[in-house]
Amino acid sequence: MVFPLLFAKKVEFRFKFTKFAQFLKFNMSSLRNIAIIAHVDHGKTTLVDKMLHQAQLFRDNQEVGELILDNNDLERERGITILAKNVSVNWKGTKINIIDTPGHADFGGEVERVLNMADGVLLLVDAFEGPMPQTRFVLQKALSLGKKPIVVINKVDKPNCDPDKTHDEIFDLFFNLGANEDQLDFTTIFGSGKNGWFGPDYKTPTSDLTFLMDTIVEVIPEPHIEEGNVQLQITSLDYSSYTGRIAIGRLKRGHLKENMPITLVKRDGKLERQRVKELYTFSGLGKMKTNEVFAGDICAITGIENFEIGDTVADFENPEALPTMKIDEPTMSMLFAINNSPFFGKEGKHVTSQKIRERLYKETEKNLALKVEDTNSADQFLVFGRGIMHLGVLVETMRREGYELQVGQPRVILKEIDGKKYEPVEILTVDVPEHHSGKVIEYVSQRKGEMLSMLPKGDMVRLEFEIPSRGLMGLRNNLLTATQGEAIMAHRFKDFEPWKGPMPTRINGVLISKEKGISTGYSMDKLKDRGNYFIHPGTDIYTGQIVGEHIKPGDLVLNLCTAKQMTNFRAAGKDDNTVLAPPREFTLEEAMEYIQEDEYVEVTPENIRLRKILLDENERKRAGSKAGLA
Ligand SMILES: Nc1nc2c(ncn2[C@@H]2O[C@H](COP(=O)(O)OP(=O)(O)OP(=O)(O)O)[C@@H](O)[C@H]2O)c(=O)[nH]1
Ligand SMILES: [Mg+2]
Repeated sequence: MVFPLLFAKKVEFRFKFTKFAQFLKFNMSSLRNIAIIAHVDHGKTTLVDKMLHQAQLFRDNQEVGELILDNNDLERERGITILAKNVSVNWKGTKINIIDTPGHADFGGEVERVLNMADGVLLLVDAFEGPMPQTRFVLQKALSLGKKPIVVINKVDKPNCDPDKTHDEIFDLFFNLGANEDQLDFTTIFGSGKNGWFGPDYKTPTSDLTFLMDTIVEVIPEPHIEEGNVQLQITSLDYSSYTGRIAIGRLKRGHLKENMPITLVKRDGKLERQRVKELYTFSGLGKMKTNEVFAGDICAITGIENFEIGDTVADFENPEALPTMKIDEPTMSMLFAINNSPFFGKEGKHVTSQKIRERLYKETEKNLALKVEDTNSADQFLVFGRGIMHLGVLVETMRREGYELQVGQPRVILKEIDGKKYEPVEILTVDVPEHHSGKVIEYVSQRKGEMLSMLPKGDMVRLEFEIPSRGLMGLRNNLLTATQGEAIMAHRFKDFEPWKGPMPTRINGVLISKEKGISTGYSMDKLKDRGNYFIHPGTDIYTGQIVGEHIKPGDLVLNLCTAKQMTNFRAAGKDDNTVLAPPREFTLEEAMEYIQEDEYVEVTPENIRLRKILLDENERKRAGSKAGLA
């Protein structure tokens, strides 16, 4: 009786094996991994949302908001994507993993990293704006990593757009970036993400995204599977209050199972024996628990401790690491200090240096381009990032979590090469109506910008400059004022170049409060010809706080807290009919760009205040004369 049993086992095994092979084949050939890349605001997230809709992830009557993917508060408020996100749709039996990426230049490092998970990219370009600085940057990364591109000329619904011209410009861009023959032969799709259609021709709108989805399956190659044992590079992370940190990456080789022992190869080559707990693959907007993951798919793993982005999850016995990823160097630094203003601790929950330090170091675990250094003072930390917005988003997040802190003037990072000083330089484009172009050129030139080109763009002109990063600080605000809000500005880091010499700083001085107290309409009205206020009457202010901009160079200390002498009893409690211009209100990033070396931005959950570092007028004078002597 032994023989038939063995035979039966064998048959069962073969059956299982064939099933497994079929499953594997099915899984491989019906999988696509794509990243959506573009310049900021060219419509990536809107497109991904529509793809989710097209794949009918939402029941017809289900209420879903706009841009469900930009799901954190800051993303919603700013209308931009900050963190790359993974979603997945099923299209006619093919699973398409989609990675939405941020378009803002400060988060460019995020894009480069997540490209690791994709085999192809959808390069979105706004049909009106054409290729912009960040289009160039992300395309360059995708091409150099050998990703298969599909060009999507988006927003063809915009009036005055020129999809054909945009197409030609994109071709030139591919060519200039050294695309290979295959890449140059890219497929182009036209349409409007917002209006929910794409097709081969912009003149004849289709009714949905079928053409786009079909093209993805047809053009983007299926994942190439290498032979070998488990290899997965951790490219992103997620948190769950139940399971803690979750590692996300694409399984390059091998086969992962629940509860499987693995070796974690750290970026520095150290090996840690660990165990996978749970496994998830992406499904729609969420994750689906699974007991195994096959090579080619993107997955999330719980149970791995102490990992960093860039580490490799490898075979338990014979671990082989994947090459470490290059991480963008910071280009800017900013001092973070505990709040020591007279209003310390009034508005925040977390105010101590220990709390702030902990929070900053915790951030570096997931925010790769961010670095934190201790300083000589226990109350101050130096934080390095990729730009004003990168640092601003961190400060804003902390403030919303209840932190109170102060930040100093952001500084660009300089390098010394062959004994010479080098500074970061960027490519800047400004789109403005032609009659404003003179003013833009004047402002940019003052800040050591050199014009590279000037081309008509619809009824506007596009000016392109090369400018030191230093010169960009506060420039947006100046240009908006000079062009009645019409200038559209975009910039992107180019390289380090020899130091371009001193640059004019803020021309006007500031108005500084002499007193601690409540600002009165009476005194503000009396002194209103001295400058423009940053505060309303009735605001709590302190000595040394910056309350406005002086109309002239040089700072002016003034008292805004005097109440009107009550000569007439009936007038008591009334602040007369003073008419004051509304104060200038700063966003956090505007404030960061506005302050000078001897000033701080005080940030609390409730307020953003500008102040002198030295609050006392005499101390400032002494420090000033010392600096003058030096
Ligand atoms: N006219 C028009 N507007 C669109 C279209 N697609 C998106 N938009 C608008 O463009 C703006 C930016 O869209 P998003 O989808 O957030 O752009 P994004 O590329 O994800 O932006 P970032 O993540 O910040 O880089 C939004 O106001 C959209 O409503 C389109 O096809 N036509
Ligand atoms: Mg987006």
